[in-house]
Amino acid sequence: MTRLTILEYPDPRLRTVAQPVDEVDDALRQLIDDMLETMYASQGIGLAATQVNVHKRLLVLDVSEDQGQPLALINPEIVAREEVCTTQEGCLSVPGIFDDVERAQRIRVRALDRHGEPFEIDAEGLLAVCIQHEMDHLEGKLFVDYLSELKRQRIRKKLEKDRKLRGTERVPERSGVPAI
Ligand code: GNR
Ligand code: NI
Repeated sequence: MTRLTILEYPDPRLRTVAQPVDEVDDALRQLIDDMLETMYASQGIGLAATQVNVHKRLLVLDVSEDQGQPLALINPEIVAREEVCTTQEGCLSVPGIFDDVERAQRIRVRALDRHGEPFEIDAEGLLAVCIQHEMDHLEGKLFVDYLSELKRQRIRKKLEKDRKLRGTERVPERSGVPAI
């Protein structure tokens, strides 16, 4: 198992639109397990492949109390939506920021499971919100996009400042050449 690096706003790679998964194989199952490990280690309830810089239509989640109900959705599609709710959302790619977002309260989702078998689930409340949040990631969309431009600008500046203070400005794709 490998813990993956989570991209953080305003990293432009978070804006990539993910491609459908064409084969559910062992490599994809390994990715699912690595994403679950990364999600649990980060105390998240969901993670989209986009956030770990893999641009495939895949997401994992676990909204259970004891974090013992992992779920993986491959090529998810929302086939029905009912009612609207407002939830205070957060995002592992936008650390420390929380704000209200309106989404469908209940959804029906069709997806493939980790064996490539199609299934459908009815989701409501936090599970429904989380699936919609993760599916937005696959479209290159973040919850801060629902906020005002002013709020987004403040968030961007705060995160850039936080990142400088942490001194963890990440260099994308080091080629293994030692830095001099
Ligand atoms: O951990 C997470 N919590 C959360 C809370 C409310 C609404 C959505 C979420 S998803 C988030 C993890 C994450 O960033 N997934 O992309
Ligand atoms: Ni997120």
